[in-house]
Amino acid sequence: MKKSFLWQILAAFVLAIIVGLILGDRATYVQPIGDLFLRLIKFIIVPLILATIIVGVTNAGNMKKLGRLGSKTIGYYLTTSFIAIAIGLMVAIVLSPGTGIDVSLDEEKIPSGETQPVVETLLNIVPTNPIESLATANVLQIIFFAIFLGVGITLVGEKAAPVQRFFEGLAEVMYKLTSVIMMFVPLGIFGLLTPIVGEYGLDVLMPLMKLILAVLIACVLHILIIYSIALKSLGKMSPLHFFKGILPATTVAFTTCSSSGTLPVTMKNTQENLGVSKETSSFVLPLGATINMDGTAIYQGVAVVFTAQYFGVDLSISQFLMVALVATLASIGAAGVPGAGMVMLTMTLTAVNLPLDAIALIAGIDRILDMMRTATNVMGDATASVVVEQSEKKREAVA
Ligand code: DAS
Repeated sequence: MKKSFLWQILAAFVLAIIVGLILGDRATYVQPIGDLFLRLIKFIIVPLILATIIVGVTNAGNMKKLGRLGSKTIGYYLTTSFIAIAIGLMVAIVLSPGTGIDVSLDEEKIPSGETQPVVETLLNIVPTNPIESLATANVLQIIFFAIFLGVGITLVGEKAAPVQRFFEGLAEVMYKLTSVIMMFVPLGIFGLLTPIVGEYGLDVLMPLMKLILAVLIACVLHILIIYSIALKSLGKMSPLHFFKGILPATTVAFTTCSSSGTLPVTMKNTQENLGVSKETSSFVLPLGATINMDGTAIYQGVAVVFTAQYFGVDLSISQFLMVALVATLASIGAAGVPGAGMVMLTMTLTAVNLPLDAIALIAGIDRILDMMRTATNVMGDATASVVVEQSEKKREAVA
């Protein structure tokens, strides 16, 4: 990746902070630049996911390899999510973000978003009308549809070759469009970050600074320890090389708070900077953008401890274990869109009988927490693609 691009990203961050602090509330004037960038990356998500997963599945060539790719990917995701929650819980217990804060509850800020029961969430993955799934950008249903379409093409064989070639062409077109849109990343970062800096002055952030620090420290620990270990031992890659190569996607995730929205950039970075094949990245990354959210899992753990401390509730070991299980499901069920983790928090708090009112406290700064957890989510997905790629390469070398 060109050094100049990295400098452009850094300049966008610095400029956003300066202009945001100067303009304050008026910083919303640059919001349209951010919204335009967001729309640009969102408009390619649906065709990109559909085409790349179908190509990824058909390139796998056989069901056995597809099954192996799937089990490695999901096994890795569940393991890192569980570790992430444990780190979130431990950091929150040490930092005690919920004690000694003088923030009153703001009732109307409690999100009304109902979380679906887990069974319903899993059933909803199966689309009843794939065209509707595409039209409504229901990413999980599109993934399901694309995998089955890819399986169908593989099973039909030669007669379906024109269909496969169509999606291979569509995937290449979407990769090219992603390259074009990537040129606007620095402008997009500036347009998205400036209004956030203008809106969140210290008077909003200070009372809950311990909560922000707890999520930040837990995410950084998870990234520096768990991802570095996975990259070095399983991915055979220098963590430094990884963090540099995935920086554009990390910054887009941080400013957009959307794993799905960042997907085109994540795919481009892993393929061009980290040597992950299109076959692996087009399977592992779209799946990860919707079901693998280590940052969201961390956030669930920290927020539960924060809530228990704020209301003076002592959690038992079995409640901690329940949080770990439910938060894993919450991170799987959360969509890769802004604020999804906070909606899923209602499920996690309910599981341990903690009052949902605490969400009203968190809602005011959730965007700041979402930036950190989404950046962690995307880095987790990219780490998985490197680990799975290396595992497949090793297998082919032995075979
Ligand atoms: N913003 C979500 C994402 O895109 C994560 C979250 O809300 O927890 O990954």
